[in-house]
Order: sequence, then C-alpha cells, then structure tokens
Amino acid sequence: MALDPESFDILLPTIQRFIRERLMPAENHLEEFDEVPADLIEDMKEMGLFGLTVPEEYGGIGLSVSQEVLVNYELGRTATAFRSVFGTNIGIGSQGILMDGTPEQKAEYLPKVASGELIMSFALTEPDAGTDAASLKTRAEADGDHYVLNGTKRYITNAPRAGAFTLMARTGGPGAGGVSSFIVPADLPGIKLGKTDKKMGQRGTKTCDVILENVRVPAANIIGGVPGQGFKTAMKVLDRGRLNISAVSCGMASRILDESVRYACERKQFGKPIGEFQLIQAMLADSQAELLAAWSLVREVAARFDQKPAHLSDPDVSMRVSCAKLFATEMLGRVADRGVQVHGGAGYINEYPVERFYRDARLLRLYEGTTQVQQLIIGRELLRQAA
Ligand code: COS
Repeated sequence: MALDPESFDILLPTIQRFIRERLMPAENHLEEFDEVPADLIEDMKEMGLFGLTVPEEYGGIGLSVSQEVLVNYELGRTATAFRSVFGTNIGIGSQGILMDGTPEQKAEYLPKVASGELIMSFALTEPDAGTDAASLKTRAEADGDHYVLNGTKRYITNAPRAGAFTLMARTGGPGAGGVSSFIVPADLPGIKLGKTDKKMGQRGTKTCDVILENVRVPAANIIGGVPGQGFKTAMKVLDRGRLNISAVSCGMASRILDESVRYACERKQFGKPIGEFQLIQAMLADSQAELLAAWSLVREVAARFDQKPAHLSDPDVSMRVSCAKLFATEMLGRVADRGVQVHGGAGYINEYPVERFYRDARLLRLYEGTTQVQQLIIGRELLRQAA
C-alpha cells in the first residue's frame, strides 16, 4: 500500500505549508490555553489528515510507512499536540483494525476513522501494567454473545476526545496468550473517564484514565473475531507506532537545531554572534550529525517495514524498529538539551520554543515503550538469531 508518488509529491508540500503557516503560529496559543483551536481541527479533517494511513478503499489516503515517516518528520517540527489530534486515528488507535480486523470491522470503522468522524484511542496501559503489558488485569468475562469488561486503563492519549477505544482486556488465563483486543465504543454504559492528567509538557494533548465498570461489549467487537490474539495485535501496532515516534523525534530535533542556529546567529556576546565561537559550533555540529544518523536509520527501517506484508510481523524488522526508537528518541533528548544550552539563560524561558520542545521531547523516550523496553527487544532478538 502506498500513495502514488505524483500525488504524494503534492501532499507533502501542502502539509509542510499547513504546518508553517497555520500550526507554528498557533504554538503559543496551545501553550497558553492547553487546547488545539477548533478551526485547525476542521482544517485537518478537510486535508484528510485523519485518514493518512487508512487505505483508499476505506476513504483514506493510504500512505506507506516510508511516506508516513516523511509526514511525521514534518509534524515533529511543530508542537506534538497538533499531531496528537489525529495521530491516534492514523496510528495506534486504528491500526489494530486495519492489521487484524475482520472485513466487517474494517468496513464499519475505517471510513469513519478516515473522515475524522470517529476518534479512536489505544488503551493498553494500566495502573499495574506499563512495561509489563502482558500482565494487564482488565477482565473480559464471556456472557452469551457479549463480554463484560471491568478494569482501569491509564494515561490513555485522546481518551477525552475518543468515540471508540482499541482496548486490550483479559479473556483467558495469565500472560500474553490470555489477552484480546476489543473495539469499545466510548458511549457504552459503565465507561467513565478520570480527570485529565497534568503533564510536564505536550500541552494540548489530552490523556486520562478510562474506567470500565460492567461494560457490555459484543463478542463481535473482538478484533479479528478470535480471542487470545490481542497482545500480538498490540505489539504489531506498536511496531509501526514506534517507527513513527522515531520520525517525529527527527523532525523535532531539526526544529530545535534550526532555532538554535538562528539564535546563535542573532545573539551577540564578546562583541560578535555566539555562533562564531567554536564551542557553540561544536554543539550544533554534534546535533546535526546525530540527527542525520537517526533520520537515515528511520528511513532505512521504514523501507524494510514496507517490504513485509502489513498484517504480519517480522522479528528482525521489530528489532530494527526498536533500534530506531531507541536511537532517535535518545538523540532528540541530547539535541534538546544542547538547544537549551546554546540559548543560555534564554533557553529556560517559556517565550523561546526550545524551552517547550525540551519538555515535550522528554515523553518520546517513555511512551510506546521506554528506551529500556527497546533495549530488551533488541537484546532478545540478537540472542534469538544467534541461537
Ligand atoms: N509482533 C507480533 N507479535 C509479537 C511481537 C511483535 N512485535 N512482539 C511479541 N510478540 C508475540 C511473541 O511472539 C509472543 O508470541 P508467542 O506466545 O506465540 O510466542 C507473544 O507476543 C508474547 O511476547 P513476549 O514473550 O515477547 O512478551 P513479554 O511479556 O516478554 O513482553 C515486551 C515483551 C516487554 C517487549 C512487551 O510487553 C512490551 O513491548 N512492553 C511495552 C509496552 C508498551 O510499549 N507500552 C506503551 C503503551 S502504548 S503508549
């Protein structure tokens, strides 16, 4: 699946222009009011951003992973909250249906996801199951042709906006094999949302608890129709998501670097622009080299991702995705830190974009699998291949 190159060559500059002319000027609004302006959300719907990765047959644009990372690089250059509005729709919220859903589930949900009519959100994490996702406790008890769900999901991105959740719950015994993925409409009786989390950064993104009390979900809403496959669906979805986080990291690093170079040209000390001092140049140079290395890695892994069937996983590709997530997000952390350093005291002041990006960047090493989870996946796969 891919958008034809001619159409993509029109789409990408259109998105770049939208980011430059509409989103970047709204960054201060986002920071001050903690919300994405409604008119921008309407523009995003009109541009088709909610359906970027949904196949054309379901009303989307149908980007390949190689194309998607290019778009996410651009989106990384502005505040992450903008991407977050539709990011769960094209990413972890809907990909489970796309990869493993039945034809009926795809036909029912994907067109609404692509148009932005339905916001989907991904609900895996729980109070006691973060990194150890396979230990999740939310129960789904069979009751006729329904399941009854009880449990709490935590830090669920876009939950306050969601019309439905891709939600992992335990239908069977302990461990990964007892987990199923459900499509859970957000308006079912028994679903409550916790208060919106107050986060370190990424203002304008909305996360909260999703509490389920005796929520009756039709058995037909199990993704793929077969219980016990939900953990694998979640991991496949996260593989693609992690690669996109890597692309966002590169985009964000490039913005921080641009801001730092501009500041280094403008700010004068000892009678000349600070950019003329080699110690400043060294910081900029390290950031540029690391950014290019990360971006090359992301694009190379994306090309491999596109070579395998979309609904199947390949442990070697998953391992490479984890390399990209580990390297790109850690790179971003270093670039953000140097960006603040180049700005000196000004870098600690909220008026400068680097202060905001420094806080926003911190989450990328945590969500969709911490750096340590990526290390674990890489280490395990190397040993498996050796055996
Ligand atoms: N694609 C498809 N299947 C996968 C997979 C992948 N990428 N990764 C694992 N699986 C399968 C395994 O093959 C295994 O199947 P079998 O039982 O048939 O052999 C099953 O899933 C269980 O895998 P594993 O034994 O590796 O599970 P673990 O409990 O050891 O968990 C980690 C592995 C820690 C890597 C996993 O729980 C994880 O990624 N945790 C982080 C979760 C996360 O990213 N949370 C963020 C929430 S979303 S913001």
